[in-house]
This record gives sequence, structure tokens and C-alpha cells, in this order.
Amino acid sequence: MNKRIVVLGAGESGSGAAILAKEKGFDVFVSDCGTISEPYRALLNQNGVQWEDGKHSEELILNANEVVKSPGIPLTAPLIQKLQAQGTPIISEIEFAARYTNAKMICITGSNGKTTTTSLIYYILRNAGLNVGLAGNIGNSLALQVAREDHDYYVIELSSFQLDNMYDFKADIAILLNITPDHLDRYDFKFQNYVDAKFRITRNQTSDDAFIYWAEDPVIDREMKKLQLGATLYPYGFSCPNPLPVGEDELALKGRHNVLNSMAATIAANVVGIKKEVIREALKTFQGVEHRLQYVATVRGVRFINDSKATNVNSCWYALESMTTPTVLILGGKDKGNDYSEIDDLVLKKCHTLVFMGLHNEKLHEHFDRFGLNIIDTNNLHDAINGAYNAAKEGDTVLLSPCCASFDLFKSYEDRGEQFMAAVRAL
Ligand code: UMA
Ligand code: ADP
Repeated sequence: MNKRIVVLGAGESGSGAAILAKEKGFDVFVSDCGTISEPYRALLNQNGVQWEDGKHSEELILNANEVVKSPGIPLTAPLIQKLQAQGTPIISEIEFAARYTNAKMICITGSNGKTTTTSLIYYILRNAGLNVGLAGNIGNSLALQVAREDHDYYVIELSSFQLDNMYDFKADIAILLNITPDHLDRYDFKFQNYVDAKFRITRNQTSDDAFIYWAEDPVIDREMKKLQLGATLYPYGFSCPNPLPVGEDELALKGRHNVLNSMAATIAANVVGIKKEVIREALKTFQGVEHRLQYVATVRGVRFINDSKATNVNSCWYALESMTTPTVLILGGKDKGNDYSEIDDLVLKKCHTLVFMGLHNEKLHEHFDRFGLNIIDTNNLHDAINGAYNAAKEGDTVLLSPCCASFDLFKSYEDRGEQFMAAVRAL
């Protein structure tokens, strides 16, 4: 009998894993407790994959030889606990997909800057003419690409959720950008659990592999003093030798954090062996990624910036740090166990108005009301933008950098950013 692989969740990750498992000849079953969206349903049907949705039928799941878990499903889910208790191996889609490719794996993790740095590295490798795929938390299933395409390199953005269930996987090049509190609701509200998940990116690395990390990050620095890693180490930062082949002012991406992201990308490209001229040109021309400190428009002298992807406090810190004018900050949404004190100094230095935009603004009031700033309380985008616009003077910036996830009022951070930009353009 064929080995039975059960895939839990049929979004981008699970559907891709199911297609690859089917292609490799396993007995595959997909179970999703929600409604499988139409494109994924069609993909599964076209490939003859058996599935169910609206439930997790234990009798069809607990008999698996191995389970591929979608990253959005928490380890605390009762079904996962049951599988663990009976000793069924549970792996991530990345772990599964990597078994079926010999491509070089360039993996990027960190609390902030993953998508930007992943996209930049992909851009450099493409410009160098390499056969490269872009995968992982950036939104593309690695498994589907391994099933359908044949790349020599993959640039893979890894979330802590994906790293949680990776065991034998090895990154040829691993990058750790920074570690600040995020997703604590998934880590028992213990920061160290999240730190440990991030460091799983170095698992199985040997001296033939590269570990590129931001040496000035206090959390990374503390861990590096504790750990004995097998990889060849490439620390970077403002206190390390400067790897950039261009001046900071020539970088297409602006802001101090992007200097760091560009350093990490440059070192990765050097390790791959890409010519300096190609790296230089790419750093000068890379267009950046939407919803990250994205300029929207200037209306009556007020600049509007969409930083909807700032879903934690640290990313908002970098956004505020890069502000050069008085600022009206729009923040709020689904709180993930945030500690707002990290941005206190910058809020006091740069902002005259805070606009709270969320269904539950109590925690924001509790933290920020005592500062004596102008506070505007809203529970929808329309009121938030109008409030911000009325409070802003000519020359000010209205910055949407919410520190929070978007799911209380929006479908996703992209949806929040799109709606914000459309509303600004309609002012
Ligand atoms: N589901 C179950 N059982 C459960 C819970 C959920 O069946 O107990 C089902 C849902 O009904 C849904 C499916 O699981 O149909 C969704 O799975 P998922 O949440 O893992 O989402 P995917 O579409 O598979 O996308 C995932 C990543 N999502 C998350 O980690 C939440 C995507 O990252 C990633 O791009 C994709 O795999 C491919 O690797 C997104 C993300 O938000 C961008 N990541 C977080 C972040 O960046 O902060 C970590
Ligand atoms: P991620 O994929 O890790 O969420 P993104 O590249 O999408 O990272 O950026 C998320 C947010 O973090 C954006 O607001 C962006 O401006 C900010 N950011 C980007 N790089 C860094 C960095 N190195 N440190 C802190 N914040 C960053």
C-alpha cells in the first residue's frame, strides 16, 4: 500500500503540497475545516486529489503515515495535538517539497523585511540570468513549483510557522534579518519560543553553507553567544565591513532598514557568485514591494504613505524613524500581544495626531492617551482617513503604519493598503 499523506489546509501551501504528493505517487487526502476557495478546489480536482472541506474527519486523518500542515494552523489545534500524541510525523510544506529538488535553497527569515529582502535577492539572481524560483511566505507554494517547474535556485521567504515544522531541511544560504516580538499568540506568549523558531533556519547547516545575520540585533547577538552553529558565518551591520557595492544614497530602496536589507541581499548574491556589476545595477534599480512605505499621493500639500504591511510594532518604528515631516499616524487593528512602548519616543518626536482605526481601540487608548497628543478614535477606514486629513497641515505626512494585523476590518493587509490608497486618491 502506498504511504498515506494527509494535507491539512487547502490554501496556497496545502494545495501545492497535495499536487506534489499526488505527482510522487502517494495516497493523498486533503482536509480543510473551512471552505476551499474555487481556484484551489479546481486545482485539486484537475489532479484527481481527494479532499473534504467544512470539517476535519478524524477517521480519514488519524490513519496518515505523515501529515503536511499548513502554516496557518496552530500547533495547539486539538487535531494536531491528537496526531502528535499518537506519534504521526507532522511536517511543513517546505520540508516536504525540499525532498524532491536538488536546487540551491536561499532562505530568508526575520520579524521584518523578509518580503523586501526576498524580492531583492530574487531580482538580483534573475538579473544575473539564473534559473530561479520565488517561493514560501511571500505567497507562492514551493511544493507547486517543485512539482511543475525545474529551477536551479529557490529564494524562499520563511515564516516562523513554516520553520516550526522543518526538521531535515537545510538552507544552502540562510538569512536572519532581525528578531522582535511578533506572533506571540502562536508561541504561548513566550518570546523565546518565537526566537527558537527563527533560529531553526540554521538547522543542519555545515561549513559549506552560509548563515548571514544582522550582528547588531540584540536578540540575535545574545543567541549567537549561546549557540555553536555549523555554518560559515556572515555577520553584517553598520559596525561590520560595508558589503555594498554602491553608496547608500544610490540604493533604490530608502530608509535605514533598507540599507540593512540591501547588505544582506548583497552578501547572499556574493556567496552565489554573482558579478559585482550585476549586483550594483540591481540595487540601484529595484522597485520595492507594494504596501511597504509606499508613497500614495500628495493632497493639498499632505503626503500619504501606505505602510499597511507594518503589522507589528518594530516595523512601525522604522517607518516613523524615516519620517522627515510632522506626522499623523494611523494605527490599530488586530493586536497580536503588542508592546507599544517601543515607539513611544518616536511617536512623541514625530507625531502630533494619532488616529486609532480598529474594532478594539481600548489598548491603544490605555497606552497613548496620557501623551497629550491629538487622538482620533475611529472604527472604519473612511472616518480614519477623513480624521487624519483634517488634522494634517500642509507639509505633514499621513502615515498608515498600523502595528497590527488587519483582520478586524479587512480581508488582509493588501486589502487594507488597497482600500487606503483608493480612499486617498478619492479625497
Ligand atoms: N485551516 C484548516 N484547519 C485549521 C485552520 C485552517 O483546515 O485548523 C484551513 C483554512 O480553512 C484555509 C487554509 O487552512 O483554507 C489556510 O491555510 P494557511 O492559513 O496556512 O494559508 P495558505 O493560503 O496555505 O498560506 C500559507 C501562509 N499563510 C500563513 O502562514 C497564515 C502564506 O503566508 C504563505 O504565503 C503560503 O502558505 C505559501 O507558503 C501568508 C501570511 O500571512 C502571506 N503569513 C504570515 C505573515 O507573513 O505574517 C506568517
Ligand atoms: P516581512 O515580509 O518580514 O513582513 P516586509 O518586507 O514585508 O517584511 O516589510 C514589513 C514592514 O517592515 C514594512 O512596514 C517595512 O517598511 C518594514 N521593514 C522592512 N525591512 C525592515 C527591517 N529590516 N527592519 C524593520 N522593519 C523593516
